[in-house]
Amino acid sequence: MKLTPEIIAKLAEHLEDAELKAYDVVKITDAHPEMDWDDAYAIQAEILRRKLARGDRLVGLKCGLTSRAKMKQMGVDIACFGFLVDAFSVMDGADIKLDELIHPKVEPEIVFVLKKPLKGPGCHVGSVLAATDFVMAGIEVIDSRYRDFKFDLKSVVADNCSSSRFILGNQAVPVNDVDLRTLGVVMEINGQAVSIGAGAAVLGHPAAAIAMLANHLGAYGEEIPAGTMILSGGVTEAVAVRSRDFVNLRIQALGSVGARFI
Ligand code: 0L1
Ligand code: MG
Repeated sequence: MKLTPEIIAKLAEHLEDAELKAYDVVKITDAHPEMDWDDAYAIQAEILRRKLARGDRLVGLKCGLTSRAKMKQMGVDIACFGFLVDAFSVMDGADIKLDELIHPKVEPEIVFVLKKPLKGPGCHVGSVLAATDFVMAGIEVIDSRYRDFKFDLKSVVADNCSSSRFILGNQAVPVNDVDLRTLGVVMEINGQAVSIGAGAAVLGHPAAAIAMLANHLGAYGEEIPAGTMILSGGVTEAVAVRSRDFVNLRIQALGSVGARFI
């Protein structure tokens, strides 16, 4: 690690303030070019620690940048991982207040819920499927704290991978009942299809993203506990939303989920 605990704590406060007060900042590597991957994940962990100390609850994990479309959109070539707390959760069909956000974008996600713990290294699609209880449709609202979504990947990791809000569908489908690679995905805004894809867009199989997360955590000696809900990553590129937009996502066999931005 290259940053001191004091700088890590200061950067976590800086990024979390931007999130909670909805203003943008420049990427933190501008002032700290020496920051390494462990520093970036330590800043993210410090943001989680601050939230838990304030009474938020950890409710899930997320994989980001797991599809070619997303990697191309953001000009990066590796995935990232973040956390989800209850304050990010929005009920299906509910309103999302735009004045609490900076420049939100929405993306379609296949969501996993585990029935058994997963611990890397060595996790693969098969181990993930064996550990999965059910899958669901979900919309992730990302809202990078960085001006104009201009960042490098270490800055993004520190910023909890742009996590902001998520909406889960209400159909829980046993993972063995579906072929996640071939599920069709259609995201609409105000009735117009804005992105279309299939599950295989996420690393060839969305379970591969969960395996990657388990292997990433395994390198830190951590496991994903049974019962964890995990977003496997945007199937398509993310789409910006504006006031009064109603976003609806349909995933074949997993049902639909939506929210309105006000
Ligand atoms: O969930 C995601 O794929 C977000 C990754 C972070 C980069 C971004 O803000 O697009
Ligand atoms: Mg996402």
